[in-house]
Amino acid sequence: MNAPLPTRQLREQLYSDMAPHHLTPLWEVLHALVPPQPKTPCVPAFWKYEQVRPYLMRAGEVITAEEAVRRVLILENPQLRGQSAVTQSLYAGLQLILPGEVAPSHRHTQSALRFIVEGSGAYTAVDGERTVMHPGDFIITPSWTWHDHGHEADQPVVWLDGLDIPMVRFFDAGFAQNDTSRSQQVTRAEGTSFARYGHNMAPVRATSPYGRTSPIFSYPYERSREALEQLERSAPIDEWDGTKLRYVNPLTGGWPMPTIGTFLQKLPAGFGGKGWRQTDGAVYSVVEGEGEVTISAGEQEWRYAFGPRDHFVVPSWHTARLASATGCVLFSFSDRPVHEALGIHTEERLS
Ligand code: GTQ
Repeated sequence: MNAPLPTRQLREQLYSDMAPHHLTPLWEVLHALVPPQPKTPCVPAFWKYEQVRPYLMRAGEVITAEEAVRRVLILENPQLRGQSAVTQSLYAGLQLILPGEVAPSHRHTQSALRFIVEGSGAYTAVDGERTVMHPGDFIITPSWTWHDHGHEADQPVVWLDGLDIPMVRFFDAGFAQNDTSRSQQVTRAEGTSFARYGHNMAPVRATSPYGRTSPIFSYPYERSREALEQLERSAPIDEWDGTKLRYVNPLTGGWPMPTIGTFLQKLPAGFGGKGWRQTDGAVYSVVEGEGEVTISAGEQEWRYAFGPRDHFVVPSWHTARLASATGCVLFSFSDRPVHEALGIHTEERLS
């Protein structure tokens, strides 16, 4: 014989009696805890560069890079306001440095990528080497390496910062330190890391100088674009992605950063891509050309017409489609390396 089912009242009594002991019933939340499919609080969002830029330049008038330490406007997901997050796991921001400025040296366990959006001639220094920025370059600041940014040319320089800040916060694993000097000492000639690691060769007794992070400091746009250009002419175009490559750590063949995967893709003129969805939410930076992204989830649909320097986010398990009349080049980053490390990356390509 089964015992009679507890009534709602008996259950509520149980819940409130045990609450002071920090106990709560699973069965009331199980469905939400283990959803049938990913259910992100994030929404798609779009930042048109011509709308963002005036605010960045105003930031340049009201605070120096030195005073701000990093003069950045954070791209916040509209549903995660106040959390400095563009997705649940990733941070994105647009950083401005003006001629003559220095963003002082510090280090932190959070890993950073820089994707140059506007202007040339600023530099970032990591571990004694400087690299000068050009639009479209993808630059890495490995975890716990000293880094400062400076600018000795004559135009404002803006780049996209992508960091794993929310992920490191989730794991409560963040450490940070300020350097004793504003700018670190240069101890290696510019281009040293690229000469060592950027030509499908490596030092004979290469150890990985930054652990699981790529030893390539800057992946120049010129080289990445050239690869896409040639492939677009000579190889089949993927119906979902156009021509898309991922950046690699040359010592492992794996992702360039342990927490962030980065990609560059080229859509040919007249491209009308098929839809896909995947568990890793991604941030896009438009490099060249115009196009359109359509994002949908359930009944909702978002459609953004993009041009150079615009940014948008495609959250986890939202269906996205790309199209371009003119052809375009897109950079993107996501937390895919972590999904893969955990064995939970899922992708669906719709026909
Ligand atoms: O350049 O070191 O956008 O530490 C956020 C935190 C940039 C940086 C950001 C940072 C940096």
